[in-house]
Amino acid sequence: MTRITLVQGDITRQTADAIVNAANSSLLGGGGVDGAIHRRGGPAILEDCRKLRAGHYGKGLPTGQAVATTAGDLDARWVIHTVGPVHSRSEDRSEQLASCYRESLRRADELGARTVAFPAVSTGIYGWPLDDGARIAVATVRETDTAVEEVRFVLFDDRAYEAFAAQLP
Ligand code: AR6
Repeated sequence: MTRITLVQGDITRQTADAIVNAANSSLLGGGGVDGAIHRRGGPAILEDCRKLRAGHYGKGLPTGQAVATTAGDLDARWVIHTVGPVHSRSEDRSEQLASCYRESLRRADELGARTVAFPAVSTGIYGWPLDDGARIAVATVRETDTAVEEVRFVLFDDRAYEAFAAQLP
């Protein structure tokens, strides 16, 4: 059984086996949580990302997929980078968002990570409505068969925390 926990705060301050990054397909950094992870994690993360781009991910990491790097100076062993979908009103991209959580947990299992901290993927710059993003995140983790013991959602502000809390008993 995977335990789901909620914390309000900055994900770069968390201790976990793996910290998930809401990246973009370039893997070369950005704003939001991505910027914060690279800032606090230091240059080793970007160095690993560049290697991924020079190798298997020459065209970038597709939306809905996930890949791991070192966590640099973060208090974690790995950063798992996933690319959420940009929210669209005309197209249902929920399956891509669910895939981010599933694929991140699959990577975590490959690595043997037991505690994984997630941000609310796509709910910032990518514009996903918070309530729906929370619903998809929690439902997907519940439905995923994984050896991860704790999935910790790290929510930056009150609104995000409340949206996730509403999904839990
Ligand atoms: N800790 C936890 N959550 C955070 C933090 C933090 N330090 N900072 C922001 N959040 P976003 P996206 C929350 O925009 O929507 C980047 O430029 C934030 O409040 O980081 O998936 C990438 O490179 C929101 O709830 O990611 C991509 O280009 C959630 O994290 C693009 O943004 C996600 O917001 C990805 O957009």
